[in-house]
Amino acid sequence: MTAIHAPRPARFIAALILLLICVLTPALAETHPGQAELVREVAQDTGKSPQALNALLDGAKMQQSILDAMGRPAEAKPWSEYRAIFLTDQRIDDGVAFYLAHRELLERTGDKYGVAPEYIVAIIGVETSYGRVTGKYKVLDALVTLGLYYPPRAKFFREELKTLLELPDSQLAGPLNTLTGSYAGAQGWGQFMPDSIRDYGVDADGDGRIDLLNSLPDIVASVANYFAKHGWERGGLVAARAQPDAGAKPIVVKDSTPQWPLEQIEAWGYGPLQTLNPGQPTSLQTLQGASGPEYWFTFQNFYAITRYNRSPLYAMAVNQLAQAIISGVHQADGSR
Ligand SMILES: [Ca+2]
Repeated sequence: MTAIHAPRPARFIAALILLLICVLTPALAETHPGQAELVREVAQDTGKSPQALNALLDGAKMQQSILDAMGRPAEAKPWSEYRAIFLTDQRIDDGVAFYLAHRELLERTGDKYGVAPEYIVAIIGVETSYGRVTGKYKVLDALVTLGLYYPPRAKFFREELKTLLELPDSQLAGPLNTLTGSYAGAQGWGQFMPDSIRDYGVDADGDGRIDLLNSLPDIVASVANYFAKHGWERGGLVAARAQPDAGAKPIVVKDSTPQWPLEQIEAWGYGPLQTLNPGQPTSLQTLQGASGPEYWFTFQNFYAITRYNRSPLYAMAVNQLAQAIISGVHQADGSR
């Protein structure tokens, strides 16, 4: 008996193994788990070449440091500590300087979208210190890591990865595999996720490209448009301090949807410190301040900020930074 003349069962098994290898090879050849299916979906939706998509994904790396960063969000801190991170003198002064330097653009864009310009500045200030810290992670690495290697949020991030791969070149600040951003894959001065670039990005300077990294008109208009599309009310309040009575009813809210008329929350024992419209739709936030709980009436525009980031701490930081900036701008106007 020789190897060349193997008995029939052995030849059958060899053929079966060969067949299995052929069937399984595409899956085994994936650089990342789920890559083949993702490429199939993107190619089907956009007509982009599977070879080009695979080349992009083959070049992406799973980054352990991104998985580690997901475990320590700033939003887990109490308000007093969170506030101290974002409401620094430096960030306020830089925001005033930024406002004054780009005032015409900011006020014209704010007026067009019905959004107070100091809130556009505050978003850019909180997200990236006015464009200085836009993130050092490769966006593709970040979204591959979180979309394909992070089960707790894989559904969300895989969708963002798919959207990134589907964005036309005219909505990218540069070649896709060179883009950098946060560990969560957010890009540009306003830290837009791919679905936000697609849905709310604006080409305001008219060069045919949405460039949220290099075009200030595009950046400012995109943030304003994001707020406008999420229900920002022109001239509306964001939040106002509330003072609880001794017997105030504890209120727990699942989000900051303004779900009661203000007078209802007053009837539960929370008084305003300024004159407010009693019929105005309102919610109530309790934040852990340095010297005990702080109570805040919050309105539709506060809710609109939470569409940018769900945390009420985030929305309050943006609110207070915006207020500090516009106050500094008015001071600068007064001292001229
Ligand atoms: Ca543009």
